[in-house]
Amino acid sequence: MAGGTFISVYALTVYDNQLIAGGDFTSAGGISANFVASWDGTSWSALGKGVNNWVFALTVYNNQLIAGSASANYIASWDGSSWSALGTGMNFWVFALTVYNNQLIAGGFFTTAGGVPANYTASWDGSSWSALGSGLNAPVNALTVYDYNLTVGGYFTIAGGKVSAYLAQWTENSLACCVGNRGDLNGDGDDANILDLTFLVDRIFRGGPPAECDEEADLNSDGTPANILDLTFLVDFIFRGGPAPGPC
Ligand SMILES: [Ca+2]
Ligand SMILES: [Ca+2]
Ligand SMILES: [Ca+2]
Repeated sequence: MAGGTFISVYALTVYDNQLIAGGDFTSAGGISANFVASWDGTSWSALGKGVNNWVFALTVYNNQLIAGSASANYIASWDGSSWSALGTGMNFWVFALTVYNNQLIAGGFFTTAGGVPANYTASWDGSSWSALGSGLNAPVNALTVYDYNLTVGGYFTIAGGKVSAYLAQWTENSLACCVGNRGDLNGDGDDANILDLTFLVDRIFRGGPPAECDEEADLNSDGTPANILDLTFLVDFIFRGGPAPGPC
């Protein structure tokens, strides 16, 4: 990655087989790139005109690159050719992003998302923003998913109205859903058959609906539901005598 002329990089992710960097820079590898740039293994490129202020967080959701920023509306998505807003965005910085239960989760210094009150965390379902309960009492710096729980780190001492210093977890009821073994993606009660395979192919390649239960959709038990590794696992099981999906 010679020739980078970064000031600081705050966030990295992989999108469309390229390494994406976000930060407070306005050039990368000698080319002009406003706060976000991509590396294809050989050279740096800009992502259109970029965004108009520092990028603190990056993730991928619904085949789009999501950037959390200090720019207008504080969050934007890149589909490979152009940038779009996510609703009306936030009222202040987005510092952390992750994907949980098929929703994009944002954390930061904001107190509204899409115009509704949301205390330092919010979820985006592809069309609108929602608060995560009563949220936190101070800003969020970090988000990840661990053991099917959304895990939040930040400056807060109260989470969801309860004392919880600097670290908290959020669980959605729909995750307490797996029955017996994994594999019932379409929710008809039968695990890992051809209908579930069709459902997963639809989800991954054709924008079909998510499985109601993430744990059922995590066929290879690696903590991430309904991705290409789960598809490989299911194809292996159904057509090649591979191992069956494990217990919930
Ligand atoms: Ca099951
Ligand atoms: Ca099924
Ligand atoms: Ca998985």
